[in-house]
Amino acid sequence: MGAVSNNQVGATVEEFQSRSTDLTDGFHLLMDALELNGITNIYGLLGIPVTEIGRLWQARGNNFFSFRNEQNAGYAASVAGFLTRKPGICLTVSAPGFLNGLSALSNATTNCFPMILISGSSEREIVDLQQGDYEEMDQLNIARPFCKASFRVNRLQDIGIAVVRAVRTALSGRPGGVYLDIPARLLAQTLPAEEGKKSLFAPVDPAPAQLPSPEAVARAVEVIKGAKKPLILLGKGASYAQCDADIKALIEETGIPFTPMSMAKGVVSDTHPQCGAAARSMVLQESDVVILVGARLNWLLAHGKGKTWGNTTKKFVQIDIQANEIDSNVPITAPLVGDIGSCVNALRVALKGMAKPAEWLKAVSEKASASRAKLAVKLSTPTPMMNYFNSLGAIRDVLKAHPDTMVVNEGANALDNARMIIDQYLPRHRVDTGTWGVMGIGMGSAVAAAVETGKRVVAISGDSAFGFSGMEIETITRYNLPVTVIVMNNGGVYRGDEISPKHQISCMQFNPNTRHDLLMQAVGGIGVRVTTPEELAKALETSLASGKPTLIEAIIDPAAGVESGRIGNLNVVSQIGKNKA
Ligand code: ADP
Ligand code: TZD
Ligand code: MG
Repeated sequence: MGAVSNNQVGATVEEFQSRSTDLTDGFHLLMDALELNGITNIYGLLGIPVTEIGRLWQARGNNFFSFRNEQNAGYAASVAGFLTRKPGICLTVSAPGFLNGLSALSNATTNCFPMILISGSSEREIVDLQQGDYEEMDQLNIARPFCKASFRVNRLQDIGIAVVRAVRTALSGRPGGVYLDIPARLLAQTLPAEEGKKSLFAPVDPAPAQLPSPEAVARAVEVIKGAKKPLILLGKGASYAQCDADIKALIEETGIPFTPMSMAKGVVSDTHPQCGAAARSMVLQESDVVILVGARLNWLLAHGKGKTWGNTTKKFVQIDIQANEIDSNVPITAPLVGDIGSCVNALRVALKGMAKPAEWLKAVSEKASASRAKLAVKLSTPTPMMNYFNSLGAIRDVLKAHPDTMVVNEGANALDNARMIIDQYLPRHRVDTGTWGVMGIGMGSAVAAAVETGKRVVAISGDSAFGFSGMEIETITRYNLPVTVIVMNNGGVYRGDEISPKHQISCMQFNPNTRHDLLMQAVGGIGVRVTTPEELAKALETSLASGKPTLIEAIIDPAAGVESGRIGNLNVVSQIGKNKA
């Protein structure tokens, strides 16, 4: 017998090779389908059964970013989705890899970011009878409550339609996460290449415009025109929608002050004369009509009720693509259900020539200027050890000269103060802990921000927050990404000076001598330790100029932070007595 192929008993190698050029398999069909949908970057972590996808994907000239933990790859994918309006792709192995990726998929769905988690899975007949396969898990069903849809492909001919269905589901309406389950066996199956090719297609208009009804527009216009103290509140839906010029035009044409939620900072610059962010309490409390643009009235907005809102009844106009978001917390006087671009433009047309609320805007800008002046004093006041104000003030001043820097931000005090202090000048230049306030988004987000935009990234993380994804500094150096990580090291969660009653190591403390800068050096990056605002500014300047992966360890006074940052009101404390066991 001549040379025999392993797969094709009886066929010669030559016969097999000629035949195989006419064949395709699950690996190739999946990659073809992703490419057809405009995907070039995959974030993931490889192993059985998906390893080959990474190699083949790179061989095609596409990018595969290998992470050290799937959760971080998942966060990267979700941020890629937020920044690009294309679903970010995260690829993982079965059960444990899938579960690590699932927390990021769930976070993507919560934040309305389009993402697709693709995981290899074990053999159905073994999984379904719970006979103990390698990494056995019923991933399809487990994923279901954590995302918009959970799909499995069982036949090669369905790969094309499955990918299109995943893309359309992730992007259309309110964006979110989709799980795509790929059984290992499917990947190696073959099909005539021609038949495979015919099964693939690209979706037409996967995120269609959704126009508000004329009645809804007329209702909203009446409410807005009747307002004495209107406010435009921008949420991260407004960032995602990529209609920045229209939003800016609406704000300027109507003369209404605006305030952004954290990831909407920069949709219109924080330094715009109509920005009321520095007068946030005032504008929320005193406004009589609030126009919500892609912002939910969830915990971040005190559910639209209570003293945050001045305990008064206000009228809300709400622009959202998700119809049942309306009335979720308080009655909405004028719902505008549609995509933000279409709704904002409809309002612009209908509000043309509207009388501007000049007096109200003047009051808001006076209050905002006063607050900014007050803050400026704190930012420039030296202290024996750096606190959150003078350290972040130094960062703010450097970034002012580099307005197109992408900012990633996590932590408690490190988050809340940075959000308040650091101005954003451009849309979609800030990524943070989002709707859940989740720690650990830092390094994955930094990788995606660098990869997807090609810009410099500064990731400001509390020392606790950094620890969740810290090993990805190796990923950052491996791909030589222009990322500067600033670890705000106060030696603990919220504070580093807590004393435990029984002289144990406090449950809120970390080793204050940890040298994150040396960790960065160990993985081939630049690591610098700074103790003053001047040193911090200089180190940041140098790293931005070099574009090299850098970690700046900023030593912060362990006593500078406050419990739970600025959301201490949400904390629950024992009524029995502090530290009484
Ligand atoms: P923030 O946390 O900044 O307040 P949220 O995540 O709570 O923002 O709200 C974002 C809202 O934006 C969601 O309710 C989502 O449905 C909506 N949204 C996202 N994209 C669009 C879009 N293109 N058009 C209209 N609404 C959108
Ligand atoms: N785990 C996850 C995934 N997300 C969380 N938000 C938390 C735990 C709880 N948590 C916060 O809400 S903030 C925080 C934790 C652990 C860390 C705060 O410490 P830090 O920042 O060092 O990052 P500061 O500057 O010391 O406040
Ligand atoms: Mg800390």
